[in-house]
Amino acid sequence: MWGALGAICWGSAFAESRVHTVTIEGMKFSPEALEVKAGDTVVWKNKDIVPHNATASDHGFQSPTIPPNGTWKFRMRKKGEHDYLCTLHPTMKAKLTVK
Ligand SMILES: [Cu+2]
Repeated sequence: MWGALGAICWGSAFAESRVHTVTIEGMKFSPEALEVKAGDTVVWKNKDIVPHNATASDHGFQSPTIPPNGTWKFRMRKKGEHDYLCTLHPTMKAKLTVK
């Protein structure tokens, strides 16, 4: 359903899927809470000097290790509130809401 709809809407100024950026800096995800629409892409950018990852506790998404200066992007399809963290530094927590 979303795949077909995405193909039809691709390039449309009205229903274009968006790209959102989460910056990882100072051992924090920024913004800590982000709301996107299903079909949008989220890009995590690691500006720290240590590796990080983004792991959803509901397994909605799981990044590989993102090295310093590295990025990882993922197209969000599963609606809901996804709490996620960096398993390398479990105090790093954030939330992604897909509507
Ligand atoms: Cu980390």
